[in-house]
Amino acid sequence: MVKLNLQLQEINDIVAAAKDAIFAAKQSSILNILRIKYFGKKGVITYRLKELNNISAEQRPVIGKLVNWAKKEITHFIEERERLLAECEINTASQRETLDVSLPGRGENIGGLHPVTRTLKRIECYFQKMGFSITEGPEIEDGVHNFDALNISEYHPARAMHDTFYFNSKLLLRTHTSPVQIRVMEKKKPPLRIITAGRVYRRDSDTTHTPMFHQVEGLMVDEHLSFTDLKGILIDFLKAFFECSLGIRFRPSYFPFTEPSAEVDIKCEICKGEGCCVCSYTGWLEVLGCGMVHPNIFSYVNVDSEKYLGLAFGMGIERLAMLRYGVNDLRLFFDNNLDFLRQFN
Ligand code: 2U9
Repeated sequence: MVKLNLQLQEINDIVAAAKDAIFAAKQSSILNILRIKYFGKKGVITYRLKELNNISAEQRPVIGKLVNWAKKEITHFIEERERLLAECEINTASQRETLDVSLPGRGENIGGLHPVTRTLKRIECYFQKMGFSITEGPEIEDGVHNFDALNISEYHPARAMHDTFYFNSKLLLRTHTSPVQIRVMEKKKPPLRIITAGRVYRRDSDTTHTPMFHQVEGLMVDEHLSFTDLKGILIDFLKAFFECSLGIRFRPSYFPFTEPSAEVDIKCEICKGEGCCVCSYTGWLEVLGCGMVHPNIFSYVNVDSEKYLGLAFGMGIERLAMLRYGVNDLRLFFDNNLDFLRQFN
């Protein structure tokens, strides 16, 4: 009986000591060591469980019950401590990673439209308000739409002027956006009022030319149109585009696709028409070309040139953007220098 009481006391002491050690553990690695101490191969509780075989049948149920109780208690203490330690770890981690909402923000870099795109959109938007619709077409064209249909025959000097990138004997990179208008007229009957904008390609590269540039072209086909309508449309456009009243002049010119043809100049704002290096000492800056659609083009697309007249105009976007924003080097538009581009945001 004395021996039994002693054993019971010992097990109670083991549980009490285990409780103290487990709740004193500050890390889960210490808990693992304690788990091995009590439940490992040579662990304190494991030993007591094995010893049950060596005690009398009379005492076995009492001591067995107590050892199993001890096992349950210690397991429960370990689990409870594990839960507490995990909670503590989360709390300290969240304290360490607190957000200082009073810190100033990093600032946002909001992107902006490229000055060429801004200029293009501005022109498109103006003509849309004037009742023109925007049309698009392929950048890879055939010689028929890029040249033949536009009254530029195979031996026409203008073919040489449009130094062309060819893929093969049939396909090329369009040298102007005019083939888009041909494609529209092949499908739609007049009256027409269209604007085409996009990239065009020419084998040309120096300080004032790039192999790819952007054009906007306009075409209006209707009965009773005149060169005066063309002049009115373009003068109003240039005043709206440059947002001031400008000196504007129409100078006779030649294009294979228009007859009569003209180039349009604005008075040089730098020298007020006196002549300076920007305007090559002429006092004027060329901004676009225009004219009345050549009857040969109408016969190509089966439009009755006795009934209908067409007015057309074309402009280079980079050139207009340079004049509007005072940019003196064309290459700046293609360098992708962020310090330059951010000025337009
Ligand atoms: C059709 C009929 C006529 C479009 C026109 C110009 C004059 C012109 C240049 C301006 C600078 C090209 O980018 S640039 O080098 N363009 O001067 N373009 S008339 O005439 C057309 C177009 C389509 C069916």
